[in-house]
Formats: sequence, structure tokens, C-alpha cells
Amino acid sequence: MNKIKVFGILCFTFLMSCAKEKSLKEEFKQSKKPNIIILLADDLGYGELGSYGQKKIKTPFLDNIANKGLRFTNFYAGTSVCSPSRAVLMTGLHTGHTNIRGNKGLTDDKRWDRISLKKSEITIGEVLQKANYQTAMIGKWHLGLPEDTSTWAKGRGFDYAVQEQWGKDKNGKEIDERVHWVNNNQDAVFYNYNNYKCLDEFRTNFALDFLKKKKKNQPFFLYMSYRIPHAHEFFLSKNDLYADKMEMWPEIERRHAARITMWDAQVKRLFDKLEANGDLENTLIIITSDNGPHNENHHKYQFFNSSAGLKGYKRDLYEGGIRVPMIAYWKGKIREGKTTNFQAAFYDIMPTLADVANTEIPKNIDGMSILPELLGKSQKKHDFLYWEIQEGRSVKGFKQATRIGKWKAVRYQDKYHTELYDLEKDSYETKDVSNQHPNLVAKANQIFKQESVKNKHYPYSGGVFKK
Ligand SMILES: [Ca+2]
Repeated sequence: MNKIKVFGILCFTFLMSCAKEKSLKEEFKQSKKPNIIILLADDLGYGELGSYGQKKIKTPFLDNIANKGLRFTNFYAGTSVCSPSRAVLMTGLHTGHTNIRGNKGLTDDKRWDRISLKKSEITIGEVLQKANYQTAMIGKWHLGLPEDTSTWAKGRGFDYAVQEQWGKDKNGKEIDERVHWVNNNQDAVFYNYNNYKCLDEFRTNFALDFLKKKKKNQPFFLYMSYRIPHAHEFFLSKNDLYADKMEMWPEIERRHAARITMWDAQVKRLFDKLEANGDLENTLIIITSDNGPHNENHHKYQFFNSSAGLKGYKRDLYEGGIRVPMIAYWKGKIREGKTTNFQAAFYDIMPTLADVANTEIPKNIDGMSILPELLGKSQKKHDFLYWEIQEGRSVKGFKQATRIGKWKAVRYQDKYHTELYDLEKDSYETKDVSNQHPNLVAKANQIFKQESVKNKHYPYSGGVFKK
């Protein structure tokens, strides 16, 4: 074949792929802009929903939604704890590029404390606000500083924001996490747990109020950030869910199961409201979790097999720490009742939502739109996925991982060793095969060096390798 012919074929293939891309965009341009909702659980493990194999904890409504939506089996959080994972979700950057890489980092005045999103990091809220969406964020934000309201959700792209603060401020003053701040500190509402089944009922009330008051002729984006099943819900009213198990299960485990089941009911309330408003048909809903199951406050993640057998839990970069449930629901639009093993991560959500809103995707992010995958169309794949985390102020707390197709490499820096697993043969990461595949290990190490950009708040970012 001569060069001209080859060039002609290449041009034709390129034009055809452009036409395909265009038709997808045209399809969305023509219809009314869809509403978008993210329902984010906090520390919900890969195995904690009935649709992901959970046998003891009941999640009937979400199981029903999974049956009518698209269920991902290789979907990953941003990393394995709250703040950095949520930073990834909001910005479309992976943790080698985000400003937040741990729940705490080194502040400018050398304390080990909270770090906020940088103003130059564009959030999903800002993207969708610019695309004429009404935006709302309710619940746990975890990306700002208590003393600087410009870093709160209201200042980062959300027209309506109800958020908690917790822990201590920079002067060491304890903050009551039951207080929910409305639109920065314009108002504050106290969560009196005696009046609600759980914190997520209290939060859902704000969401229902937003859905009631929003403008009808403008699309909306609701980022609903729940509490369950995080260990931190100390203020829980008495409930008799799973009362028949009181003799068999430790009380902490009964409460754990009860909270997940109560959350399921809160999600139902939200769906019912959407249906009553006539919004359900035109709303994309993403249901997922910010990291793997926790093992805190005397709760044992093995009790309900919360990671579905995957290795590790919250704070680990083994699969149990980062692989999370992800259900996408969009009545009549996306593939229904299907499961996909497509590999994607939190950083794909922002570009996907920008695509759904038919607006420009911010440049220089790590994610890509997975809208074609949702619609069952031809989808580009990632060459690899990347995660890092800084836990505590020492080199031991710096961890990195990458997934390259079926391979998974994990590097816990104090070991100076890169482990390698074949997830197709060994989904529970039991057999380190790094010795047999030096080239793959070298490739993973190259990813670890190149993807972790140095950051002054995280002293070990940029990789820790022996000289
Ligand atoms: Ca979390």
C-alpha cells in the first residue's frame, strides 16, 4: 500500500471517530440539560451493598436502583481517606497532582493540620455553575479551613451549601460537628439527634428543601455528602433495626448495619421527591463512596465482610482501601441493569459531568469523560490509574499505587519495595509477583516518580526512592 492510501485511510478513520464524538455531543445539545446528583457515602466498603454481595446488611432500595442502573466493578475512589479522595472528586486531578494528599499536611506555619483546595484548582461546582446550573452541596465538605470561609463549599462553586466543620480550628478550639453551617456562616442549624433517626435524615431534609425551592427552568447539580457508615457518628438516636440480632452481633456492629439500612431509606426519600417533582427522567445520579471500609471505634471491617474479601481497608492502597461501589442511574438514558468492569476513578467524574452538561472540561486534569461508557458507546481507556496518600508526618505514611490493566503495583515507602499483583488471577493481592516481572516493576516505578508532583505540604511527595 502506498503512503497516500495509508494517509487516506487514517484521515477517514479520524473523521469517522470525530463524527461519532459529534453525534454524542449533538444528542446532548438538543435535549434539555440534565440534572446531576452525586450521592457520596463516607467509608462505605466495596462489599456493603446487597448489589455488591452483602448478605447481612439490608439495602433494598439501592439494590433496586442497581438493578435499573449501571454497576461498576472496577471503580476507584480518589484515594483511601476522606479529604484527598474528595479533592480528587471535586477537581478531576489524581492525588499526585492535587493540593490535598492526606487528611492533614504541613501548613505554611509548619503545623501538621488541614490543607485546603487551591484557588487555582477548579471544582465541579464551579464548572457546572458556569454552565448555568443551580448548585448545592450538603453534608461533609472536608476541603477547607474552618477559619477561612472562602475555602468552604459556598466559596468553591456551590450556590447553596450546608456543611459541617469538625475537629479543631487552628487555635486548637474544638468545633461541634453537630452544627451545620448554611451558606458559609449566614446561618447555623444544630443537629439534635433525638429528633432524627440518623444524621443523614437531617441532611436529606436540606436536600428535599433545595429540590422544593430550586428554579424549575434551570438545571441543578446536587452534591449530597452523607455521613454513613463513618465511625464518627457518635450522636445516633436509639433505633431497633436488627433488634433480632442483638444477642448475636456486638452492639457496634448492629449500629453499623442499622446506619447503612437507614441511609438506604434516605436515598429512597430523595428519589421519591425527584419522582414527585417530575425530575427523575432527566437526572443522572452517581452513587459511590469516598474510600474503603473503616476499621475504627471497635467496629471490625471483617464482621460484615465489608471489603468483599479485597485486601486492606481505609488508609490502604490495596484494593480494599480504594475500590468502591459505583452505581450510575439515569432513567431511560444509560444502560439498565448492567455491570461493567471498565476501570475508572474519582478523577473521571468531573469531566464526565462537564460532558453531560455539554460544557468545556477544564484543561490539564487527569480524568476523562466516561459518558460513552455510561451510554454503552465506544469508550477510551486509561493507560493506568494512579493514587497516593500521606498518612501522618513520616515517610512510613507515604504510599503509592497504580493499576495498569490487570496489574496492580503498590509501594509503601518504608519498605523501599514495589509489590506487584496480577488482579486477574489474584484479586485479593495475596501473591507479590514483582520478582518475575522486573520490566513491569520498572514501569510502575516510573509512574510513581512521574505522577507524584512535589508539594510543599506533603514532604514525601515526589517519591521516595533509594539513591
Ligand atoms: Ca471517608
